[in-house]
Amino acid sequence: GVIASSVNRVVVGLGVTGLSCARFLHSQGQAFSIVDTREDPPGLAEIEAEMPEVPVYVGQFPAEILAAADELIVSPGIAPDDQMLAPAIAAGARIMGDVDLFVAEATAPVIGITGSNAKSTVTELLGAMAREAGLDVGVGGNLGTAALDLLAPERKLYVLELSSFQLERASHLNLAVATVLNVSADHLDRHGNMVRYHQAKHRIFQSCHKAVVNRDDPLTVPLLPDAVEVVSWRLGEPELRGFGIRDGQLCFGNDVLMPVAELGIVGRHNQANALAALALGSAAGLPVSAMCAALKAFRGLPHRCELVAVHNEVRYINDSKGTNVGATQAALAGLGGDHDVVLIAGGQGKGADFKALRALVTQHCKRLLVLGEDAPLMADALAGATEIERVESMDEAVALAAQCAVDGDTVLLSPACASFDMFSGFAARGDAFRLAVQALEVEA
Ligand code: UMA
Ligand code: ADP
Repeated sequence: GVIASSVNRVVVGLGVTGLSCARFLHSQGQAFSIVDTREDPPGLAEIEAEMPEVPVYVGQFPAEILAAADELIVSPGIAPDDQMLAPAIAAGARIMGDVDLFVAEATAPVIGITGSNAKSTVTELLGAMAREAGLDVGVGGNLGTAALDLLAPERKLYVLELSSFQLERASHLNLAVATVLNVSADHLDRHGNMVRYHQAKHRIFQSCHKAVVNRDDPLTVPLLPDAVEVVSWRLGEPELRGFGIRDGQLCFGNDVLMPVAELGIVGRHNQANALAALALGSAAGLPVSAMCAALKAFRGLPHRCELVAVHNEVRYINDSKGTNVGATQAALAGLGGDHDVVLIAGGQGKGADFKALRALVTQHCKRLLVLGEDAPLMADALAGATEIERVESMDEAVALAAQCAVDGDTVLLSPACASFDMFSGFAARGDAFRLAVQALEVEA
């Protein structure tokens, strides 16, 4: 039951995060209320069933609810400058996120992973390494299971994927190990500019005990006190005390760990991901043998450069999770040959500059099929780089791609955009691609 409390606490935004916060506060016997601007937000039925006594305000709610609050626990989906928060901020309310609640409660070490790309892959890979080492590990965060839903007394380690949306309002997280994997433009519609996006990501390092840095990307290197141990990696020759690749082998300094060829995931960007996971695992004290076993067994996640079919000697690759320009660059560089890619791209560009794709599109693409809300922007930015055609649906895109691809070509869905203009998310978009490819096979 709810006990009286002097703090007026409000959970702002339901959904996966708000529900996890409500369940946590409720289990602690804390009093709170919930607001959401949506009429029927996800999670509402669960709240009504599990904690009917908790006040919930949906749709249009009185402004006093927030103005009178001392503490707001705000969903990552709500920007810090959202008008709805302004009266509470003006009145001096404390603003926090679910990750702040989580780190205050977790008793096992927490590893936090952010970056523009590869967060989910490295988070799952590190989780697999920890399981291989026999640890009870909680793996989640932005990648699906909310952090607070992972809490359990028997955990020995937590691995969290953290988004810039979560980090921009997090305070000192005191993480055992923190990393920014890479930084390239994303979410500029929310953060306004690259400096603010970079700053949001680097909040992950506040009071961290160890940091992992990517020596190939200076934007991943934090300014930290000398006492903080730094473990580094790079795609080339390793530093004396860092992870890297020499003569086709993953190495730590002079120590050879395992052949690149034995990795279960392919492509150059995935070699970087393997090195990042090794550096994180070693900072967390995982044994090398367990880490290498996991690297051999891990086959990658669906919707990330996933081979869905080979049809008429053409590879069909679903990279629906390629939701920004940097991801699509990695996919083209990793999978493309000489003008042998039919690229399907477009959606919501989030303010990105698609011109950054021009060099790789020119080098690798025989055709670009543009889809969705920002298709015209993309077509303009890349005009002349290759033959460009506008399509209206995923089915049309795949059918047309199949017509222009020949033996040895690759049809690649890597949109460089968010999917919400046409789909419920990247997974639904990837599923639509897969179904359209399967339909080709049936027709044949
Ligand atoms: N919203 C309102 N009114 C409200 C509250 C929310 O309109 O009062 C809208 C906002 O426009 C918001 C949207 O609802 O953008 C989504 O919020 P949500 O309730 O669906 O959020 P959650 O279900 O809590 O999901 C969040 C993360 N979503 C976002 O950061 C937008 C999920 O990441 C994450 O998996 C989940 O918490 C668990 O940690 C998704 C994501 O797209 C996958 N993340 C971005 C990314 O990866 O690029 C950062
Ligand atoms: P995130 O969780 O950060 O979105 P994912 O692991 O889901 O990252 O991968 C998203 C996309 O990023 C992939 O589909 C791929 O196109 C691209 N990608 C994967 N690894 C890298 C990397 N090391 N550098 C740049 N892009 C990458």
